[in-house]
Amino acid sequence: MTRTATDLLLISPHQPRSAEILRESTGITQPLGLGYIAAYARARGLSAAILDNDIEDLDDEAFMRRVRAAAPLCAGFSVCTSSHNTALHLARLVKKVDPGIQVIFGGVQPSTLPRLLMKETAVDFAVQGEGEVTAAELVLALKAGAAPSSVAGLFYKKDGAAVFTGERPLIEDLDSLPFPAYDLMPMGRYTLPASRRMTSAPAASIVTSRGCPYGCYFCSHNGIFRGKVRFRSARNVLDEMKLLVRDYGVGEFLVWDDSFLMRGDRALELCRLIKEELPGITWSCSSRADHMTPALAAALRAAGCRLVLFGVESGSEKILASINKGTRPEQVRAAVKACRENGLMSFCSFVIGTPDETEETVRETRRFAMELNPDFVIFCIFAPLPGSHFFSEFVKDSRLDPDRIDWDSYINLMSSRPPLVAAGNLSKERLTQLQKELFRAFYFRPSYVWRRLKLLRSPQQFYQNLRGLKTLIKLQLQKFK
Ligand code: B12
Ligand code: SF4
Repeated sequence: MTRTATDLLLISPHQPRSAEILRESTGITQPLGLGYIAAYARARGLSAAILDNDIEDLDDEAFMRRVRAAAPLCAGFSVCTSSHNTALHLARLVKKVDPGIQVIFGGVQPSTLPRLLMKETAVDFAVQGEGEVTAAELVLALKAGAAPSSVAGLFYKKDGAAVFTGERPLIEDLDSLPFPAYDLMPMGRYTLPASRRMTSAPAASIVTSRGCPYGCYFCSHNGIFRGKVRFRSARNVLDEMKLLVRDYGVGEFLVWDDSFLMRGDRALELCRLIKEELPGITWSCSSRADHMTPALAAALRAAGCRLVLFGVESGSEKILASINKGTRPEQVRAAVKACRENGLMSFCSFVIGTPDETEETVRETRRFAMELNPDFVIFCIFAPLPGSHFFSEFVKDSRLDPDRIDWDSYINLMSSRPPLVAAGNLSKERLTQLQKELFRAFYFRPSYVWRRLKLLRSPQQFYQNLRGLKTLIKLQLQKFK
């Protein structure tokens, strides 16, 4: 095969079929990681393309036709735990098109379980952590016929064994990165999660910082960005927002940072800039509850932010300590109150089924969710994510064998698969039952329904609420295959 077209074809695998309902509720947002890698590769003189199969949902034949047409030197896949199987399937199809195409895996799964993926014949390289510089240097090396051993931050194969080239330092100055290559994405086709969508304007995702210094035992976050947090400057973030508004008509943003409010001074500065230079846009963000203050809530609302998501996890102090969350219920109360008093909606995310969970601690969570009474809640069932403290513990105790895990089970919210583990004192069946009860107890209260009805201002909001209701009903009726 003659390769003339693309140096690097970047592929976002589709979600497993067990996650069809999840797709409806989470929407499909821009694959920012791939966007950054493509933009950086181009800045280094390489050609790049993105195939978002989550959006395109191509069948095998159509997928292979697209790969054949792109004739890439390398195919790079973004792989998280739940897309492990679908990514491998697509990688095998790439090799069927041309065994000479070099397959590179990057993202959370290869970063945390590189040796497992390197056992696969369809995978040539597993990139660990932040991918921009490693991917570009690898493709440049392959183009030049140089050995991959000269490129830090990856695993490659030598005599059948996986060899690590050594840790790549984190990118210190995030402002030095080009903005994601939005021009390579089907921008008109992305949608935000139903519960985060507040307008009918075109919407975009954005990430303004990388890394988190906390160590919650269920979280796999530090598998990629390690514990060190780096922040983009407020001006750099505003410039990206302006580009999205100007070139793609974006009117609503979702800020995906782990805790956007971690550095209050930077958040205030961005709010000031948005108010002055981008009035009229709507956005939402996530934060740890202990980072929220009344002053920040007021600034966010004045700058068009309408909703803040908090990872609350549990209403039980005992569980919060056992998962190393580092926040206390009174901090959550204060954060939700600050939102309410400043006209911001709050969204609280809970997890049930962590190792010390009991019927009583779930009841505490239920009472706490009702007491907080935020605008939205979500109750997830715990799954030990590769890269998290709990995953390592489970593997150490032989409660999980990475060679035998059903990776599709990691999408446990509204999936047709049962929970992956019964970690605490509750069975998988009981956890599923409790999850349904919690959703029902919160959302089907007459006072809650009345509150939502009172807030209806437009047909768009009416349809959004209807979609939410449809998802809740589907969840209640969900049966495992
Ligand atoms: C946005 C997001 C989503 C979006 C997906 C958007 C999308 N199209 O990418 C939605 C809402 C759909 C989602 C869903 C889920 N998510 Co999510 N999500 C995130 C979030 C908040 C931001 C991702 C992001 O854009 N980061 C910024 C970019 C720059 O970083 P990045 O994507 O990691 O990419 C860098 C590197 O990973 C690497 N890289 C990535 N791809 C590639 C490819 C190549 C070839 C190379 C070389 C390198 C490379 O280089 C990139 C640039 O440095 C992260 C948390 C976080 N802060 O990252 C969680 C996170 C990725 N999600 C997580 C989870 C658990 C889920 C769900 C399973 C939740 C659930 N229970 O259902 C589902 C699974 C969805 C699925 N597709 O399978 C976990 C991942 C755990 C894991 N081990 O896989 C994370 C880390 C959250 C956490 N703290 O635990 N998610
Ligand atoms: S759950 Fe949030 S605060 Fe805790 S380690 Fe993960 S990203 Fe950080």
